[in-house]
Amino acid sequence: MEGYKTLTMIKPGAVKNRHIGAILNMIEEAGFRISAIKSLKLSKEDAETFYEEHKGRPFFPDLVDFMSSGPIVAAILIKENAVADFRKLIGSTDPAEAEEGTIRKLFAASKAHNAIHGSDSNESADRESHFFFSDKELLEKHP
Ligand code: DGI
Repeated sequence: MEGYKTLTMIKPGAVKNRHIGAILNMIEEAGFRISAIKSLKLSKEDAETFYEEHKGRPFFPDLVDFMSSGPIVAAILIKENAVADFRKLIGSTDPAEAEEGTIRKLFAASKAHNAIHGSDSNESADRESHFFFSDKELLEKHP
């Protein structure tokens, strides 16, 4: 079944500011089921691999530094139309452009430090889920 899953990370700034609970609450209230979840700290190499499609962009070094600067929470979320619905819930990359009530509007400090990640396609959701989790770690088996 296509499009039932997305991968999120609560980024270091939002973890540091103790927004894990509020953000997970918004995610569950919006109808997403948490199929896997863990906290961890990415190494610089991990962050480079995760964001390799952005290699060469001017903000890449800062992105890698930020994403490896402290613990994150990674989770696989299940819902119909998960990728698109989750991008709607988190709002635009830049919180200044994000709609009211979105997670980034509420919790992001800036475009660079924007509180949360959401996969941008079903293919990314698959790749990113396997980056963090093995099949044994899933609470909910996917069809
Ligand atoms: O899918 P998104 O996370 O919304 O955005 P993206 O895939 O285009 O970029 C990945 C992350 O890289 C984004 O969440 C924050 C950072 N980023 C993107 N564009 C810029 C940026 N950081 C800075 N400083 N400036 C940018 O233009």
